[in-house]
Amino acid sequence: SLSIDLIRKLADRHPKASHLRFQYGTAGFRTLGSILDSVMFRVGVLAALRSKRFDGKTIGVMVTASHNPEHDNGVKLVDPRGEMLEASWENHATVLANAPTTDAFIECLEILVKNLRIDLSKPSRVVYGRDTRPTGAALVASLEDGLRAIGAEGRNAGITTTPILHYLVRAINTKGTKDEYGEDSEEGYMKKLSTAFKKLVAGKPASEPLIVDCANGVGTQAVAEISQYLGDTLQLLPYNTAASSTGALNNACGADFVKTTQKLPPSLHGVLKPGQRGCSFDGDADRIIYFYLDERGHFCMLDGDKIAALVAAFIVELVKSAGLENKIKVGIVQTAYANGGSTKYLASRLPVKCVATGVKHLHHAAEHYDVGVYFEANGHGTVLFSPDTLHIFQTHQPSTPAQSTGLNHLINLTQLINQTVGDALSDMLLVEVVLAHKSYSGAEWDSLYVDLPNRLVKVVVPDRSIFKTEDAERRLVSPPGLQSKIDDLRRRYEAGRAFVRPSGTEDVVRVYAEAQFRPQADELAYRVAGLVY
Ligand code: NG1
Ligand code: ZN
Repeated sequence: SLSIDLIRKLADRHPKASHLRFQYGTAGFRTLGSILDSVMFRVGVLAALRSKRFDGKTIGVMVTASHNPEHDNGVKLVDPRGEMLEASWENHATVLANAPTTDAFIECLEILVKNLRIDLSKPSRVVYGRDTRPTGAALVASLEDGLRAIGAEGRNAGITTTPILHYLVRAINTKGTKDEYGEDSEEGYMKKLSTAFKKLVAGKPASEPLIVDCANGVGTQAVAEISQYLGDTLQLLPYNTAASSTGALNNACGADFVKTTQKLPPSLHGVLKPGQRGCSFDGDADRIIYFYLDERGHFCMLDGDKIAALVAAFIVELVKSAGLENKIKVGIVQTAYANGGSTKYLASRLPVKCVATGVKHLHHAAEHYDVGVYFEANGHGTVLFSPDTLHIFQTHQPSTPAQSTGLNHLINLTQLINQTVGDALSDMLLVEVVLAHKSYSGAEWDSLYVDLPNRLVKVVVPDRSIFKTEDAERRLVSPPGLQSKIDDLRRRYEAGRAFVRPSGTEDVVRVYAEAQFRPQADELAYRVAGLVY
């Protein structure tokens, strides 16, 4: 049974402030780092119980607020296969986090244990890590108290990237099985990715050095480590590496800055030369955006949609060259924020599905394809290979040397790609493989299709809960009448598209608009925002 005295003693050290209300949202719990102490303790307890629920399989906990400002922090749970927490437990997390007192918390726990039929005699194992935020260390200590309260075995993965933590969870839980994912250490991760990368680029001329904007975050250390393993197969030039300087994290740099401002980080002015490629990670290294300067020195961005197009086309070619085009179908998953140019390009070649914002929606939809390529426009994404597809790769007998080469490349891609979650490091290597194979420059990659000019604006409203959507968040059903006004506006613009949805991570409503020409996209966005306001 639960050791109530121990739980009470430890819970009393992490009391919930009465005026706060927490919500496990699309990005877990996320708010000011200074107010998360009680949440961390309770998440520790919940993670420990979830592990028992899975017969002692390891559950992951990642302490990060990703691309948010440095003073924010957050926490997410990772399920045994390295995936995001199952939706029903998001509610349990929210309920536990909001219990007003220690007694109420213990009562909630007892109800949970009973309703979910958790066998408390089972072992409990949790692996946890954090990004470089200054509030991280204290929050991890609170989390550890939560694990102690349930008697869970904790493994501290230290300061690491979100995708490495996901990798570790999957690697630990598949150790010694036929689905072994890799060695369960950061070193194992680096070895797995770099080995696959080297095989994939063997014989190709080395590409130009790549500038990597590390967002002054945890990507800094991951980039330094992978460089050791890559040797001279790919030269990385890291920038924005001040991971321990106060105030630097995500500040005027990183993937979110580049995507939302559609600008080069000021720190790279004069560094990035015309024709050269660069990329930006976000604060926890699960998102990546590429860019280059054209010959006139203009900044050009290659976002998640461009990555999806590049990667999907490459995989389709390999499947064909391996002689598997009748057995394996590649599909794409996007959200409403995908550029209309990308959707048009992709949908004329492959099945494309649009789902609601949030990685878990994309991930689950991608699981329905043999090979599912999913990317959010903001640079979070990966590629999933179904179990049947992996089996075909293992058993297919190629009948020509070309088929054999194609098949080997596909197998190496399954090793290079972090299939648990979007991963800036793995996605970067994937992009570099494709560019090396196609001998593409940034401009050639960019010319696959033309992005429609677009604008994303935030609108602060008194109550964002009145905004309800349908059709993968592309249309409003409430407030009544608003959607038809948006439609009336949108029709007046060439290639006009606009939609409104409440943010799942901030207290704002987001307005997105695109049109054939820049001034029209901006005008449409501001006029729709005017309707919402
Ligand atoms: P919200 O705040 O619900 O729009 C944002 C991003 C998502 C996703 C989540 C989780 C945009 C427009 N939205 O969601 O794509 O990444 O954060 O971090 O970029
Ligand atoms: Zn992130």
